[in-house]
Amino acid sequence: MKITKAKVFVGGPKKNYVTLKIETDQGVYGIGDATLNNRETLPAHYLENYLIPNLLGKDPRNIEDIWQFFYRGAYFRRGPIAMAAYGAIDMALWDIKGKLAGMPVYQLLGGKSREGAMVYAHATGSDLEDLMESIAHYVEDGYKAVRVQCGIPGMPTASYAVPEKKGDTKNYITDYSGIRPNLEIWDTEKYMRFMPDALAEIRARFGPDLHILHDVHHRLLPREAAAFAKAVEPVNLFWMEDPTPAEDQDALKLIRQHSTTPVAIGEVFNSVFDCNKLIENELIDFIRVAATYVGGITPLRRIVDLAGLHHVRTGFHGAPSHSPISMAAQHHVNAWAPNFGVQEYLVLGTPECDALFPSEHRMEDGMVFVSDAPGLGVDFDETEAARYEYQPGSHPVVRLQDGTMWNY
Ligand code: CS2
Ligand code: MG
Repeated sequence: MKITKAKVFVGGPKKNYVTLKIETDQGVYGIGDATLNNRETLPAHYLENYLIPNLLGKDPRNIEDIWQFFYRGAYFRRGPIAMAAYGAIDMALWDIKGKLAGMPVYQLLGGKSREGAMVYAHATGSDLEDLMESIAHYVEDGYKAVRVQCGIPGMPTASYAVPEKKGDTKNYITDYSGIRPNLEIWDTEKYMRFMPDALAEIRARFGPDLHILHDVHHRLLPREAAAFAKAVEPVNLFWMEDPTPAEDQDALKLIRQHSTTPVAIGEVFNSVFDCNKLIENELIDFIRVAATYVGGITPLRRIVDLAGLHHVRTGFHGAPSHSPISMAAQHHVNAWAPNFGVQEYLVLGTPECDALFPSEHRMEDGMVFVSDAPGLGVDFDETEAARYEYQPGSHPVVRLQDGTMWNY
């Protein structure tokens, strides 16, 4: 069996999805996601100019060898651009493998460990009352887990994932008006004074059963993060995410010394070597990697197994930054993983997105039920794809009030 063609598509409704389609001499094709938020053309270029020419002619059934060929063959290994490109190839080959076997990918991994996988939605508000309404909306929709992000009184601009004003619906992650970033101003003291009490009020309003998650988004210094984790301990968060920049992993030891608040880190990682020490030293409770960014299902499965040896559960990154194909791949790994925790699920389900990526995965009552279709259980409509083209966009950059660059 041979790979005969591979094509990259960049674009989509309100997102620059990077989609790879691999075709074979037996008519079976597979699709994969290489969407690297705000840098989408780079994995696309890497695929088109370096990887695809070496992919043609290979046997698509040799998933592991193809992954090792690209990973070891690069010499300068890892990094988000290369690993997202490998991720797309790997997902597409698992899709083909499933179609050849007539099985959904989760069966190839070892079958189901549960019927439904709990997901969490993104509640947000320009102030606490606005946020409470947003949380109530998702609870009424049946979600058991909700991430909460709130406007901070006195903060000079809106913070991460928070609207400027009530009812503002702009895309808070990426502004597609061009490649030059907007500016966000951050004030840790205002955040530290307000957020722990806000989380306590949310817990008081919604009771003990709601799983409450909060994303600190890399904003704190280790001591501040330890103090924050200690202050929110009575709230019993499901997790506190990215308290400090993920490169400094020793910072998490201080948090562990001062608090039992669960910690989730990993969405910016692109290799098991970014997180193996965190996992082996049990400094985290959830690993947040994403199928696209870690190079596909093949390495993702290894990370899940390592995490399982150390009581670390999965909490894979969600759709705001990568496509429904990556989410489909994660739905299969979630169904199999014995140490599944939760899946991030920013409901993108617009009719345009569903038309571009027809999918048989089902979301109901705050749970995802994985598709039983052979392969990944998601497709890609090239006619729909022709409606879209790349649209330059960027995250904000963050500065402190005195102008010092800070962490987005
Ligand atoms: C966020 C991400 O969902 C999350 O947990 O941290 O949406 C992040 O802001 C984006 O992926 C950045 O591109
Ligand atoms: Mg995050």
